[in-house]
Amino acid sequence: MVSFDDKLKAFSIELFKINAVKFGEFKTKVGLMTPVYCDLRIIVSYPKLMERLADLLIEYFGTFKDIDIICGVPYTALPIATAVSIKSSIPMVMRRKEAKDYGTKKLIEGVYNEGDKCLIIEDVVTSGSSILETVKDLTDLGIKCNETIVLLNREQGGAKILENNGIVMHALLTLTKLMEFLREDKCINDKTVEQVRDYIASTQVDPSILLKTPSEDRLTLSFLTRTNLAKNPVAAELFQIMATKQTNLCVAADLTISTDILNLAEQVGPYICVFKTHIDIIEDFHPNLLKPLQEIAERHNFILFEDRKFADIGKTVELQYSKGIYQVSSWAKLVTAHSITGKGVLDAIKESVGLEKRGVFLLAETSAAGSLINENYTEATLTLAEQYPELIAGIVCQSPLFLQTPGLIQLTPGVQLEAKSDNLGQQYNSPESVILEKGADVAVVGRGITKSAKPEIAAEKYKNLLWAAYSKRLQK
Ligand code: 5IU
Repeated sequence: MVSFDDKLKAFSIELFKINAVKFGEFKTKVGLMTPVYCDLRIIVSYPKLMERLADLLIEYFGTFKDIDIICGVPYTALPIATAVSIKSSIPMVMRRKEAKDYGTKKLIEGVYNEGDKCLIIEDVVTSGSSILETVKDLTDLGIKCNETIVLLNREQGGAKILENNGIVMHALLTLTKLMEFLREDKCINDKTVEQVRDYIASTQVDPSILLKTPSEDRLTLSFLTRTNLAKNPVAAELFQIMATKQTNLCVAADLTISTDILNLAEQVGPYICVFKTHIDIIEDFHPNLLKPLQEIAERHNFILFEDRKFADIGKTVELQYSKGIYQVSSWAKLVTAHSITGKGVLDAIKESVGLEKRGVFLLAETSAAGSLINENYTEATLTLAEQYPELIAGIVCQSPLFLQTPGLIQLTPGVQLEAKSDNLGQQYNSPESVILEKGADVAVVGRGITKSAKPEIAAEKYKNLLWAAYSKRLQK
């Protein structure tokens, strides 16, 4: 039986023979010299080779699970995706490149459902930017894109950039492997291999550049798009909830009687994405409260968030998080933590027993007048957060921080329409300014809702104002 590697080798040699990969001295589109040139568009003229490519791709991704649809990155990968679709019977969708110029034309053609898992097919990857453009249009429609399969990885940094954007790249060939095959078959010599290797090493794309472009700024991206960028699973779930329920309202359920908490959850449930508790202020607390609370959260599709602000040494945090009567780790998918004691707090939350999916909001700024937090502390908090990308769901703060990390969520408390402050140092912003000026993704409203005669009506009002501000922000 012919091994997969042998098939790949034979295919690589065919690519060389038809001049789809060339070695020598070539000028790129931007005028730089390159010792290797790939033009895979030419494969359309060799139907047998196209068929072999489709077979190789199918054999390679045969082990992937749950692919609902495939999509080729326009244009070169369109015919490749078509061949794969026909041979594998996996339906395909097609992305239009030019739709924006026509205004109302659909960006994605074909049949798909929200939540479908799409495998992206591409020919050659350098920086990965073409894949990201295609993924953006698909995710904006609720299609999930976490994997791409490509014919050739030029090994110039694209894999890292895609990974930073939540996409795993599988490649049939790397440039190194392709050259190895060609050298073995004497199509190219050692000197060429060396030259290309030096070229790859000296032309690495900086992984940060794609996040530095203005279009990747957190404030300009939709929550749905950011679902794919979140590294923490609860943050991803929260983005999804926000996008589907169209709400970025978190209610601060600072009530002291169990039944009041349950009633509030029921009343505001349809309008919120997060229900934030201070479980230790409940006078009649009994663990029996937790089950119905979780049931309401499930039914109304919101996330339970215990604002515990863990701050002790790691060992104590471990106990506070998972033991005692509150057993926070068993029901709160999200918790807050201070950065003051450093890594120990986060290691403790990460390692403790409890829900498998958990996320932490680190506190970088507060809404309290006279807070001792200064710029250095805020900066150091963000640096600490970077070290725990899978645990940190977001940051609690009062200004637009971490603009280039769109996978994190900014949660901002201190929001009310009626008052500017309370008598204990709380300072309030309006829903509009907290989203448009302060950079909040999720706004926390406590007494603005809980003290209202009809919390459900107040919640709906805040929800609408916050969502309108977010929509306005996207159009800027
Ligand atoms: N909270 C703040 N400010 C902060 C932090 C947390 O208000 O800087 I960190 C909490 C406290 C309370 C809720 O649970 O958010 C705000 O409630 P009111 O909207 O009732 O002020």
